[in-house]
Amino acid sequence: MASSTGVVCHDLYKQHLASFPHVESPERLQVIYDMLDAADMAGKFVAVSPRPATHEELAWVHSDAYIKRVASTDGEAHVSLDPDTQTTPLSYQAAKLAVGGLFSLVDKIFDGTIKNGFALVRPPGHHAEMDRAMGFCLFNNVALGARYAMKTYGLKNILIVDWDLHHGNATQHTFYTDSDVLYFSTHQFPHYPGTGSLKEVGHGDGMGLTVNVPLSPGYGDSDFFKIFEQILGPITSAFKPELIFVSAGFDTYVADPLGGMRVTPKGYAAMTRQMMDFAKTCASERLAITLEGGYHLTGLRESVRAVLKELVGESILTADDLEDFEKGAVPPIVKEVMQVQRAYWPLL
Ligand code: Q9C
Ligand code: ZN
Repeated sequence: MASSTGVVCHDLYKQHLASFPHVESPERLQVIYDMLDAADMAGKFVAVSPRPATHEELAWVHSDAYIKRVASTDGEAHVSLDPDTQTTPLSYQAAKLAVGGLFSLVDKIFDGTIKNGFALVRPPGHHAEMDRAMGFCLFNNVALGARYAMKTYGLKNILIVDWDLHHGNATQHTFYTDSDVLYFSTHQFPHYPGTGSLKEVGHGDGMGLTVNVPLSPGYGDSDFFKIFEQILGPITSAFKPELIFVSAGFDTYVADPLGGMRVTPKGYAAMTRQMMDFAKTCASERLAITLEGGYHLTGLRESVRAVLKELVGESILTADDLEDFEKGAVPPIVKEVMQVQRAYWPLL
C-alpha cells in the first residue's frame, strides 16, 4: 500500500551553519535523515521535494528590507544577524528552501498524494519576525506555510499548534489581529523570547485566536497530553480548522540542553495522535508538521521517529501508555488558561 505520509528532506538544509559551532547544527538533521534511511523506516514515506520560496512569497510575512538583508548574506563566510542567529554562505538558500518545503508539503496534501507529513527542515522559523532574525530563525517557515495555504487553496481557518519549548513570538505576531489563523502555544515561561503570557490573546479580529499556555519547568508527557485534551480539543472543535500545522520543537525533551521539560518519545507520539485526531475531526486529516528546535541529538532522533511512526500508523504507544496519559492529573495551568479564554470560547 502506498504511504500517505510525506517527508521533506534536502541536503542543502545541512549546509546552514556547516562547520560553524552552533547548537542548532547540521548534525540535527543528519541524525534524523540517517534514522529515516535505516531498515525499519526506509520505504515508509513519500519523499516530498522542496522548492525555494520566492522574494514575493517571503514578503507575505517579511519586510522587503529584511529579505534583502538576509539575501545580502548569500555567499558570505559568516554574518551575525542577531546574538543567537548567524549565517554561513548557503544559509539564505537553505532558508528559502525551508519555507518552500512547507509549500511543497501543503501542495502534496491538497493534491491528495499524502494526508499528513513532516518537513524536516532547518533553519527553524518561529522566532523570525517581520523585520528581524531571532533565536536561530531566518524566515518564518510555518507562518509562510499558512499564508501559502490561504492564498493557494482559499483556506479560511488554519490552526497552528506550537509545542516547541520556546514561545513562537513571530508566529503569534504575524497573525495577532487575523481572524483566519488560530495560534496555540505551550512553552516554558518565563524564558526566551519572553513573550507568550496568558494575557496575550490576540487583538481586533484576532481576539481569542491566540492561546498561550505558559509553563514552569518540569512538565512531562501526561501534562502536555492533558493540556491538549482539555484546552486545544474543545477550541479546535469550535474553530473547525481546515488544515493543522504543528511547529514541532523537541527541546521539551527530558534531557534537552536548552530546556527544563520532561517529554519523552512516547509523549511526542501521544501528542501526534491527538493532532491526528483533531485533523480527522475537522480538517479531512490534513496535518503538516515542521521542525523547529530540539538540541539533544539522540533525543531529537528518537522523538522525531516516534512522531513519524505515529503518522504512518505504527505507533510506539501501548494501550497502557495511552491509559496512563488519559488518567494523568490535569495540571493547574489548565484552569488558568480556561479562565482567560472562556471569554472567547464559552465551551471551556
Ligand atoms: N540569548 C529554537 O528553538 N536562546 N530557538 C537565547 C539568550 C535562544 C531557540 C539565550 C534560543 C532560541 C528554534
Ligand atoms: Zn525552541
